[in-house]
Amino acid sequence: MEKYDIDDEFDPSYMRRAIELARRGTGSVNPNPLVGAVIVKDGRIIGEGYHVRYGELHAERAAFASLKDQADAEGAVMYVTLEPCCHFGKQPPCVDAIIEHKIRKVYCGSDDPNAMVAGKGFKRLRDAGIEVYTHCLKAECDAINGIFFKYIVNKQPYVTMKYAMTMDGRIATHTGASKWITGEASRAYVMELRNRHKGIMAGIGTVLADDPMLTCRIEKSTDRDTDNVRNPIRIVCDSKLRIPEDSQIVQTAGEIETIVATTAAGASDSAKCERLKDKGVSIIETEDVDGQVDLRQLMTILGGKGIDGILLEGGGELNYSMVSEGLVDEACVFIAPKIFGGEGKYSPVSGTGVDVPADAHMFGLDEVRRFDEDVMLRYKKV
Ligand code: AOF
Ligand code: ZN
Repeated sequence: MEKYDIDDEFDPSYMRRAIELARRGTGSVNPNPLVGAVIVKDGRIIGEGYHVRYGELHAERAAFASLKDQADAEGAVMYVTLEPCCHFGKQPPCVDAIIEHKIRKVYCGSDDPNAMVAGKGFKRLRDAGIEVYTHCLKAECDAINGIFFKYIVNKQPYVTMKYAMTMDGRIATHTGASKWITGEASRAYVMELRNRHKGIMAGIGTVLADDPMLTCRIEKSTDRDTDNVRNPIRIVCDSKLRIPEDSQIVQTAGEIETIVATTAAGASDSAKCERLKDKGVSIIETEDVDGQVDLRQLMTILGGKGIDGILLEGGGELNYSMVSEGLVDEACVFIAPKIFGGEGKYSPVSGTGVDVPADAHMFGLDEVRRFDEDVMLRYKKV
């Protein structure tokens, strides 16, 4: 067993199990965090649970509910991926359940930055005489809740920019053809990303060029509750309201939530606005910034609607605007082992660009992952 400073009883495999359970809530707990909990006694798991759906039981109470006999928890150890809550929200405080069940020790992964909790959960447990270890496998626990950590503090969506390119940095051939750049495994992971983010955003250029659906298509699998798979809310940035009424997105707006963000120039076509609304499209009008949607204002409005995370699927113009406004928190860059060549069009991030390397928008490399012959590089804002 790996050695930890925590104490000799700590077994990371139980925390990893709790993380695995937490992930099962992906797609249905937003804007709450993904949380998993495991109860261990005499060297074996006697109970486990996770936060399944927004508004429902928290992980700790789900773990207690799974016990054969509630009295079994007495003297047991709990592994939980996030600081247990101590406030009344949609659910009662988890610390009360932990204290009532006479848990002896709690190993915890992430701190909860929610001002209602933020250290007070740990204090309540310690005041009740429970031994508490914090920051156990913290990096692994933190990694699943980037969206929650940002949103709970400033109510702005966490934005992940995703694009797929060739070895020579192209997102299409010189004719504009782009299906497909990456392989199946990469594309399956993109569906996971779509499931993880409550919103998905694209520019009008992409809608006009590709007529995409921007839906989440995931096969049934054993490690997830399939009813957790849902489509993200589609958000199209369209300052002049050019979106075609016969586009797939507009045609399906009655079934899949769809927002078109525009400016006064777009909204002035009130007849088109009405027809789009009749088809189920919500229209958000923002200030006009150099003829474009005010992206900062848009993020605040979307955050106010409970959209805690957005997957940004460009194209190049919108990607650049988002990056240069400092609104991109993470980038998932897929690189396929092929070269398209051609003139310098079809770049994943275009716009004006910076003048000198020293002005570059900087990110930190967070993960390198292989999907068959493709690689994915995950970068986070520094
Ligand atoms: C936990 N375990 O499984 C979750 C926690 O409205 P509520 O009652 O669902 O509370 C939501 C808040 O509780 C959320 O913002 C976060 O701080 C915490 N979530 N806490 O101990 C859980 N989901
Ligand atoms: Zn709780």
